[in-house]
Amino acid sequence: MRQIITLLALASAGVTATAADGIKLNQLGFLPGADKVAVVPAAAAQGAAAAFSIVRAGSDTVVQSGTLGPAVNVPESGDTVRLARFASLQTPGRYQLRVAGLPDSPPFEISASAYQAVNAAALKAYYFNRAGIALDAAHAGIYARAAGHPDTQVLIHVSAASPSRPAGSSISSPKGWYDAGDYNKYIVNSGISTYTLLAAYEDFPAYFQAQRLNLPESGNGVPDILNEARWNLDWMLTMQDPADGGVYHKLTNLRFDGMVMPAQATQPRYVVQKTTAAALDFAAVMATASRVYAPYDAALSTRMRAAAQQAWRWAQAHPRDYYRQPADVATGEYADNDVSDEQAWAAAELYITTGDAAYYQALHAPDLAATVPSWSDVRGLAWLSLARHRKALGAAADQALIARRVDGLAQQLAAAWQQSPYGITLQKQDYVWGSNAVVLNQAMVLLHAYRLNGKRAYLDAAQSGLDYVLGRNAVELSFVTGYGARSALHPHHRPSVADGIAAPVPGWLVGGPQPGQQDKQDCPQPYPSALPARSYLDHACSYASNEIAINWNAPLVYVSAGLQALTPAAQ
Ligand SMILES: [Ca+2]
Ligand SMILES: [Ca+2]
Repeated sequence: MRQIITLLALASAGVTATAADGIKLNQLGFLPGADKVAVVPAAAAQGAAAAFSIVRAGSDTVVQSGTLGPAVNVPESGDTVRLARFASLQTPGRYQLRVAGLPDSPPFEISASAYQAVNAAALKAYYFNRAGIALDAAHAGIYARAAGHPDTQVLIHVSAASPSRPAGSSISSPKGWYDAGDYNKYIVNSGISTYTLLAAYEDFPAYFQAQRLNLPESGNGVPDILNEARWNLDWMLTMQDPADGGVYHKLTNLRFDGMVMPAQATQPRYVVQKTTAAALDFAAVMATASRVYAPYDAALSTRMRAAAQQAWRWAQAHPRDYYRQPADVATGEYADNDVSDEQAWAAAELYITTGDAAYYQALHAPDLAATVPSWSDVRGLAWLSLARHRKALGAAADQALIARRVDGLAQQLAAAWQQSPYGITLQKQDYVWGSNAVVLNQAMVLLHAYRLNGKRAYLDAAQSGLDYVLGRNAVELSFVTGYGARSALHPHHRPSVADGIAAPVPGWLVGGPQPGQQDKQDCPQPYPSALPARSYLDHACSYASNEIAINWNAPLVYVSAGLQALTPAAQ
């Protein structure tokens, strides 16, 4: 009975949400030369020739008009929509899209710097999540706060004990980023997050060399994206046991902190269990960092390369040390019982950095699929790195295979994009925990393929991923805090909850819609809908749809910079 009532409540809430639907588009806007698409609810735009127009914002001055595409039903969001396409509008300005019978769209810009601010904010968000440092007003503005989690005396958990570091002894493991809405630090999730920032720099160096983030390190001669990544890399280096090269899986409390500021969270901290996944992710990131930082700090580069190789050797000797959450630990697990992808990724990065063909052999490239990256499936990262560095690879590398894998995955994504009623790459099964990062990782793959072969459809499909998270979605919301006319306001993020400031810490991508609703028993209000694309709750309770995380922001950084760097100028 209770279940039936719940389902009825959700169904009626879903109807209400559908009835209120308006025009959905990227609320920040577009680069002049970009593809431009909006989603229009079909019910309000009757007739095969239903028209739309673009007006100057706040006026009736029509600058362009067009005809909506066919009406298509969308099972995952329960609506019927038509697309408005206006790529030919390239004149910079501030506009709204108008369809008779509907409120005008939110205003949006066409601008040559459309994504520079959101890109900088998405990177600055990492600074706001730094552990072990006070954020001062000069760099953090109203989000200044006291330091938390110095992590200079971290206990060795019994699961991590070794002869030279017995249980209860302590190590110093400062700095790093808080992983997400909580205050713990996890090597596995740091792996893909830090790598993706370094990959953005490797692919778009000129863009990032020109960027200023107002960090404490700004002006030191190192690009700010690398200054920010360094904060986490310094921590990661401390997570390797110098005695054997193994890497601790995480640095954590035994239990999650309350919804308090970092300085008020003072539970004892532990490093927990060395794992194969942690060692391999660490090896991949340090191998990448070794080549990225070489021009700026040769000694650091050498140290990172040695650390990567040491972790690799440990992992080869411990191929199946999977994470098992100890009974007294209740924080995030990042457990993964398939480390074949981590092995391949580490091998690829070590091959690129060292040129040693033995690492390429360890990839087993002919058997390695290309998939959209996630923290637990990093095969795709191996292919993306090989593609990036293909011109410098030795004879061992199969150039044709590298191109085929990256292009093959992009073809699949572009096919889904072409079939999609919303014109996006997300499909019904992609509405998983962190779906907003799924769509952006899809866009990242597409940008790599576009760099490889210049197929315009890949660039346009990548654009749709950024459009989706910035407002072209069923809930008509920008999922990036502080950006867009209507954006997420209540992320599951301890500082945003506890800082006494109404606006959330800016620049964070929230997890996004997914129908699991694993947090509904912890939330004081129901989700507005059970439909996959609408199963999103903008409430701080909602860790399953509204948390923030370092691995989700990283592809936002990559894609927003990539579109700025790669989109051709207007015709
Ligand atoms: Ca894995
Ligand atoms: Ca707040």
